[in-house]
Amino acid sequence: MQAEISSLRAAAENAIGAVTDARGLDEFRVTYLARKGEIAALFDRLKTVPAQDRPAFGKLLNELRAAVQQMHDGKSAALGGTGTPPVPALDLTLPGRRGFIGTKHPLTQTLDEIKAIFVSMGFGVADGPEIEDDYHNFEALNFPPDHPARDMQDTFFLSDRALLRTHTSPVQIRVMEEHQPPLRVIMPGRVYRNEAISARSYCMFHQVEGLCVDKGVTFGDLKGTLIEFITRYYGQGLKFRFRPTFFPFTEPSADIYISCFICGGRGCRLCKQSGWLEILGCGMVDPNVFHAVGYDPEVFTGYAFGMGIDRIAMLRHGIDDIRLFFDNDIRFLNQF
Ligand code: 2NM
Repeated sequence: MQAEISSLRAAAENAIGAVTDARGLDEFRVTYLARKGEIAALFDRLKTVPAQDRPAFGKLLNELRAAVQQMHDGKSAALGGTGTPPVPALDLTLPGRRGFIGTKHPLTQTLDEIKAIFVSMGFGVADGPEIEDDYHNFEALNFPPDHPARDMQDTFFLSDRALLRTHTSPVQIRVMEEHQPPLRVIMPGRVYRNEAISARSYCMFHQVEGLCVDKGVTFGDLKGTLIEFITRYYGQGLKFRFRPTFFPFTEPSADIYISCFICGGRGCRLCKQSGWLEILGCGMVDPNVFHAVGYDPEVFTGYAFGMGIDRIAMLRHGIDDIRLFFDNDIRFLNQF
């Protein structure tokens, strides 16, 4: 054993003298110092040495290892390296990254469900420009010249003539300009209002409006169609409230409420203790709108309606801040 220790030391001294680069140094380390190297092999053989000789040989082996390590470190310093082998640029043993599968945005999901219901009831889907003119956004919709919505306060004007549409109704005007009745269409899309941004309102949001025009269309058709839609979207067993209101483009007009699906009408935070949730505006198209698009109101009648998609998605999922839809925070979006 003594002889082997001496000859290994001599061999190592020889070998370190021949090392000229990092690669050679690493081979030296593997031959002598690694877990399966020559010195480790001698340590293994300690078991076979008589017990009373083991401490002495153990001491010699430790000295050998320290000496060889010193040769290695000395050479490493001389070569200007750190002594560690070059790291491969690509570690093929690392586990792979999991594929990332996205989901549809909650607003898109809501819109898809609403569209599917109306399409199944025979409605087509139309879209139009988000940059509009005063005529299509206001005038043809029977907004008087001094209506507050026309104010700079409420509408984003891009120039004297161009503005960001404040509702999707101008698309309905464009559809009626291009098509004769009978007509059954919905128009989903983004709309813009110059409002103070808060948890409840944002400068951009989404609407679906709908329009049905034919001979003999009545308020009964409006009620039947919208109650069918609401029942299919929100579920059976709700109570409805049609409450008279005013829109420039419809007469008569109504806001539709459903009994609160959280508290069943007893009053809670969602319905602000009223027991009712406002979900839709609707009405019979004003004859002035028909005049504007060249339909004869003595021949045709129609109903129209509109709803805010953001609000519906918020009610549906219990979301209390509209801005979450537009932050694109993956921690929020991942939940849908
Ligand atoms: C609403 C509520 C009630 C509406 C009316 C028209 C048109 F072009 F036919 F006159 N478009 N949209 C309408 C009616 C929209 O949104 C709350």
